[in-house]
Amino acid sequence: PTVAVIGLGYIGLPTAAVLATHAADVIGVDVNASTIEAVNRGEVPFVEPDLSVSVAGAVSQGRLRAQRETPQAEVYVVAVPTPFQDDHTADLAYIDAAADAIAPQLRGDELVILESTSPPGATQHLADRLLAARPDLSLDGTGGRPLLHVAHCPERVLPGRVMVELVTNDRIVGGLTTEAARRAKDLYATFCQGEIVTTDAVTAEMAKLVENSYRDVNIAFANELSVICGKLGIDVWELIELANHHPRVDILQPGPGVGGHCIAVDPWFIVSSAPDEARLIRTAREVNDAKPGLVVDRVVAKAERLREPRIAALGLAFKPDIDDLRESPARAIVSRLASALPSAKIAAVEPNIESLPGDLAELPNVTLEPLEEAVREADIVVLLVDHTQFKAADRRRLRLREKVVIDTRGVWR
Ligand code: SAJ
Repeated sequence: PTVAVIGLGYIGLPTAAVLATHAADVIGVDVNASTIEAVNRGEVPFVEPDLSVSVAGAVSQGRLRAQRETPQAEVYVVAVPTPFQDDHTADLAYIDAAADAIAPQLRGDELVILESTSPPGATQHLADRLLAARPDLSLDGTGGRPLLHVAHCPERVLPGRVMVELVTNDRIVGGLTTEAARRAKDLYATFCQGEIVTTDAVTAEMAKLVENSYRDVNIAFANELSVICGKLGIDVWELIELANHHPRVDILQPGPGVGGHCIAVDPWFIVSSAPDEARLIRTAREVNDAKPGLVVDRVVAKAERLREPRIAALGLAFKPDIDDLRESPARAIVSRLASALPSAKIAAVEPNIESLPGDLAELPNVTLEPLEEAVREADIVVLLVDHTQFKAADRRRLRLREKVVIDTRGVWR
C-alpha cells in the first residue's frame, strides 16, 4: 500500500523507514523544510542508532520520500506532537491540522492510524474532525456512505533503541471499529514480530498512558528514597541494590528528575481526565518534578561558599547516550543554576550536541565544553546524566578527589 506518515520526528521517521523497508511505499509529510530536505538526501536530522542506515536505504530504493503536502494514500499514520500545556492538558492542534490536511484527500476505505500519545478520547476526536470535513464518509457505513477506518496504535519504543523495539515490542491496536483494528493489525504485522493485541481506541490510548505512569510512579519511589537517604546519611544506591536482592523487589534508579517527552508528560493526561481519582499518579509527578530543585539547592549550598565558583555540569540530555534535551531535568538544572548563581561560571558538557540550545546559549555564564576542560577548571562537578563517556572517564585523571562532586546518578560511587 501507499502509506503517508504525517510527522517525521522521533517516532514518525523510524516508523516510515521501517514500513518502507518491509511493505509499503511511504511518503513522509512534515512542516519543516530542513527535515524534508534531510530525509530526501537519505539523512536523519537527529541521533538514533541504526536509523540513518534504514532511512538511507529506503530513500535510495525509492520507497521513501518526504514532502510538505499531505498526499492521497491508502493508509495515514499520524505521528505528530501532542504538546503538554500549562494546565496539564494535551494540545491537539497538530492532530487537528493533520486531520484537516488528510480530509480532502480521502476517497473512502482509507485507514487512518493515530500514533501520537493522546489523552483518552483523542482518536474519536480525530475521527469526528475528519467526518465533519467529510460528511460523505462514515465509520460504520450508515446511509451507504463509504467507510473510513480509524485506529489508535500508540508507539512504545524507547529512544536509543527505537529501531530494535519497533520490530520486537508487542503492539496495542485500538480501533474505533473492529474492522479498523483488524486493518491496522495487518499493517503492523508487516514489520512487527511482537504480539499485536487489538482493543478499542480509548483502551489503547489509556494503555499507553498507564505504561508511562507505571514507570513514573516507580521512579518517584526511587527518587523519594534518595531524598530520605540524603536526610538519613545512607547511600541510596547501595540500599536499592540490597533491597533488589529480594525476589519480588525491583526498585528503579534515582536521578536528578524525570525527563523526556513521555514519562514526564503522559501521567498528567490521566490526572487531567480524572483529577480527583488520580492521587498517586499526581503525587509521583510532583515528587519527580521536585527533584531538579533539590539538586539545584545542593549545588547552590556548596557554591555559595566560593567567590567565583566554577561548576562543571555533566550532561544535558534527558537520559544517557542520546541528544534529546526535551523536558530534560539536567537542562533545567543548568538553567536554574545559572540564574541562582550569577557570579558562577558553568561549563556544561554534552558530548551528543554541537552547540547549546537557545535558552542556555543566551545565558552569559554558561558555555559548552569538552569533559576534560570543564572538569579541569571546576570547583564543583555535578553529574546529571549517566552518559557512557562519563561512566568510562578516568576519575583519577580528572582529579575528582580535589573537587566537590555531586553525583546525581550514582555512577561514580
Ligand atoms: N529514569 C530514572 N530512573 C530510572 C529510569 C529512568 O531517573 O530508573 C529517568 C531517565 O533518566 C529519564 C526518564 O526517567 O529522564 C525517562 O526515561 P526512560 O528511559 O524511562 O523512558 P523514555 O522516556 O525514554 O521512554 C519511555 C518508555 N516507556 C516505558 O518504559 C514504560 C518507552 O517505552 C515509551 O515508548 C516512551 O516513554 C514513550 O514514547 O512514551
